[in-house]
Amino acid sequence: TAAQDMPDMWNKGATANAAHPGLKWFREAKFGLFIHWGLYSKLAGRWKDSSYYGSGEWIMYRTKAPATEYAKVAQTFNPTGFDAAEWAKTAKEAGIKYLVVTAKHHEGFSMYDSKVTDFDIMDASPYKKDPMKALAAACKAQGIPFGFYYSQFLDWHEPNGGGNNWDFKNKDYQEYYRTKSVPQLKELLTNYGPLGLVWFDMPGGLTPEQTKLMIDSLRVLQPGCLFSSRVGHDLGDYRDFGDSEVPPVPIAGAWESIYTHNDSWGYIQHDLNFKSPREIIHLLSNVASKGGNLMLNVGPDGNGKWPAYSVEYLKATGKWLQTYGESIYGTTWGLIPAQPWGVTTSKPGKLFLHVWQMPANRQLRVPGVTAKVKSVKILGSNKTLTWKQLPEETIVELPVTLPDTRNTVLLMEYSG
Ligand code: JFZ
Repeated sequence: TAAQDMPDMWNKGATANAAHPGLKWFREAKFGLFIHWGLYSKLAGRWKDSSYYGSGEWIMYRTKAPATEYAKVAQTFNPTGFDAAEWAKTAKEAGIKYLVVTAKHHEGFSMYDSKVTDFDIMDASPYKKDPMKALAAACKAQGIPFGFYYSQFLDWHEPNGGGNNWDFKNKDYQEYYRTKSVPQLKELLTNYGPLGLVWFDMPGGLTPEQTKLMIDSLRVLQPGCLFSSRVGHDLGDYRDFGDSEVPPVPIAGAWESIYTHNDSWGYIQHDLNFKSPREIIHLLSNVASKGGNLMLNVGPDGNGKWPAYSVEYLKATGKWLQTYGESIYGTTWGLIPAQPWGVTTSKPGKLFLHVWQMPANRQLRVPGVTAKVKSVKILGSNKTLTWKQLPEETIVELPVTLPDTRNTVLLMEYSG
């Protein structure tokens, strides 16, 4: 399916800046890690005597907590269990190729050493260290491109920030951008080495012209840094789909689907609905089969520890990638649509068949390959398979058992 045949909703907002140098690593990366971490992580889905489910990072908004009261959470926010090297090492083991962490979410609390405000981890909490400095360094040591999520408009702590209408009225958004967002973005783009990307979120309060001026003033600081599409007004370098969306058909250009590991971005203690390794592997291969990246979110707790299931399941995914990574990293979308047995990804001369589901008769039907098939083998083993190429389809004979019942990938090489 060509991009221009697609329904409008998938076509809108093509990337403004397809020539951006950062898009090379981004497009090859395929698997990113999103980390939502802030004061809400310590609240863990609870406020006073009530429990909340889903989007734990929105708890201040859902409870309409007064800004002064919510800010007190910072006084006991002391994530002594945080270990940047461990985060980066786990990401590496998981096969992650870029990492994006919340520098400031909508709650307004800066998780880094900011001179722009006292409502940051340096000044308002007992921790007295900059976890983002450590994390940037740890990612660099592991060779993982590092990026910041930054909520540029919504800020429920600030009288002029977007979103908090229960404490504050008559806002001056321009003032907010001038005195907080822009200076903070400049700090982030100056003090943490080369960034892979800045992940903006939820634009608002600026005209397209004003947004363009802001973006231009930031781009000069790090021309190599990508800006996500939620900077607004089609000024981003790659596309992000809405939360937990995979397009139904291949999409040209650089893009990313974002998913949470459980049902929340920010840590919620009573949410144990984690996606299994099988689900993550299917998600990753499905997104790759449409030509995009998967950025999977983990929500560390208020002490800086990842949920045990996230560590375990991500490492299991990494183990799968050690065998089958060739069928994910650096690939483009599959040349044929999704099949009853699974999906495909491709490289020049190579079609990767992701077998999620063994056909009952062990005959894998691959329609639409017109080039001459040269070989079919199971990735990660020396096992070659026999096949029969017919005009309409190629039929591959599968062995009685496949090495990985979640997703065994076959490599089909063809010429012409
Ligand atoms: C935003 C945040 O509000 C949320 O807390 C989280 O950080 C998430 C990654 O991003 O939520 C959005 C923003 C945009 C869409 C959906 C959720 N969207 O465009 O569909």
